[in-house]
Amino acid sequence: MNEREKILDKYSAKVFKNRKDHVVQFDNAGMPKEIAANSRSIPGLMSNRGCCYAGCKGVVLGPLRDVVVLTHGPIGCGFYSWGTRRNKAKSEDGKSYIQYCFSTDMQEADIVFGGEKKLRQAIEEAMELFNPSCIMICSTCPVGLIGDDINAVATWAEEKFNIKCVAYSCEGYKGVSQSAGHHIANNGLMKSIIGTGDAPLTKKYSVNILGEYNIGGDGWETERLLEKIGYEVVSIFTGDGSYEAIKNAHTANLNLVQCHRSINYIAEMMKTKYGIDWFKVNFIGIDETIRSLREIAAYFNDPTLIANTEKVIAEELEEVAEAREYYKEKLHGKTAAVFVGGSRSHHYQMLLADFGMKTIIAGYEFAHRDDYEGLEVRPNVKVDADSRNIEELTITPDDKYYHLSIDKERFDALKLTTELEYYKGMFKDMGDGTIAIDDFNHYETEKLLELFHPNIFYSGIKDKYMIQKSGTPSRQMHSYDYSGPYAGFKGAIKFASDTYMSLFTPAWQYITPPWRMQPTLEGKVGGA
Ligand code: CFN
Ligand code: HCA
Repeated sequence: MNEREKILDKYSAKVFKNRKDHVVQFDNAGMPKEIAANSRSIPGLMSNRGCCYAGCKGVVLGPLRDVVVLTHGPIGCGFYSWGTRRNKAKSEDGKSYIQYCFSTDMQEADIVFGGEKKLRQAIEEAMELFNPSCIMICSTCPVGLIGDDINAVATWAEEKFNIKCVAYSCEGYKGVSQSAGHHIANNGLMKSIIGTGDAPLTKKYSVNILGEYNIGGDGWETERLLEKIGYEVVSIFTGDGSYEAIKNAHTANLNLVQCHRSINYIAEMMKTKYGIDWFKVNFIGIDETIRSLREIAAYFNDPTLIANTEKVIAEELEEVAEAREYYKEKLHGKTAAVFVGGSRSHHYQMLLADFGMKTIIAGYEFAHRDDYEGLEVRPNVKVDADSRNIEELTITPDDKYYHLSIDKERFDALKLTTELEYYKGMFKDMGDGTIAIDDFNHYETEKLLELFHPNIFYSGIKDKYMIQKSGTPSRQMHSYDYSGPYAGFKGAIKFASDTYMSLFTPAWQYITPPWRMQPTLEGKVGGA
């Protein structure tokens, strides 16, 4: 039995039938072609997933600093999605509400008799206290069940206060994970906010950063690098982002997509509506940051910009050179497990590789198949934008740029030359013997620890302490354990230093992991 089979072995026939397609192991025969993803979790399996509301309000809308993001529902959802997030924001212009958690705090009577009155009251209160230019209403499960008309309340608020008020029906039960919420948030921003501003650009080359939520200050570090090179960052979606900036997002020359899961919808919609090109970048990892910066410069193809990019890369590399070598020596050869919600589980593999660490197990909570299997065609030529069928793709060398996520089979069928190939999904970077799991659960986490003994397990708050109690250091990749930034050159060093501390803290001398005391080999005696 290989490790995959050992993990699945304990499941009942029914659960086995479902889970077997979510667990893949890589062997010499090459990359597995498929994994089941983005489907409903089995009740009772203690999945690490969150809900639609968490994806919409908690992740995408919550970080907007000058917006009162109002949760319509009982207090728990509003508090959880605010108190546990680590998206940082400045408050220089006095319009930052990030430090407040806004909720209608629905009670039983509101559920029975309807909560619209309370929602209107909450908006009136928010206007009186903060006078924001924009309010976003996010629904939790009971609101959808009792049928409060949040859109009607939003229209009332716009008329009464002459503000922008957008309602999001992102009840937690919608879809199968946070992913549905990302989509709902993206649609609302696209429909009601993007394109409503007319601020002029100030620099020749301008970009939006999509899918950068400024966890631990990552967005600030990325913005610093781009501005140092000479770009104008028109808006960031949505870390330390603002309604005022996002209104003008349609004026930017190019969209850079950092989170490859939560926001590519907006990039695609902006391409269709405003003709703005986009591509995926990754500012997590030194080599990846360099690659991303070079690609952006190559897109604009201006010799001055290209020279500035190389100058900034050289300067930043020089600053981190000594620390980079130091941590590489300490961390080289260590093995890691990386389990986060979406794109980070792949992004951090590249950062680990910068320091000679190897990812032996990885997975996502709610990614889609292309996040695992995706191979991206990024020719410097254009593929017919309307065609999603690879057989019908037409590559027209006069057009500037296009990209498309496709699976391996169709990619091979295209027979592209190497310069045109661009791989982006997680599978591409997984080595022989390693394992990938979709929508991992508590039991599988325990089993992975027992079978693989990774040196460190990067994950989230739900499993961190269980993992540590079992003798394996764990760091939270959602909140960075209140550290960061981890993006860019300096961020990579911060990450390496935090990893080094976790691995080498003397605290580990005081704990004996279970496998040192219990036999881990199981077998049957005789023919019984
Ligand atoms: S900040 Fe992002 S990077 S947005 Fe997404 S897919 Fe979550 S909240 Mo947690 S840390 Fe995580 Fe990604 Fe994109 Fe964060 S890996 S699970 S919904 N995520
Ligand atoms: C969410 C938010 C979360 C949870 C983090 C965790 C985040 O999906 O609800 O489980 O540690 O990053 O805050 O992903």
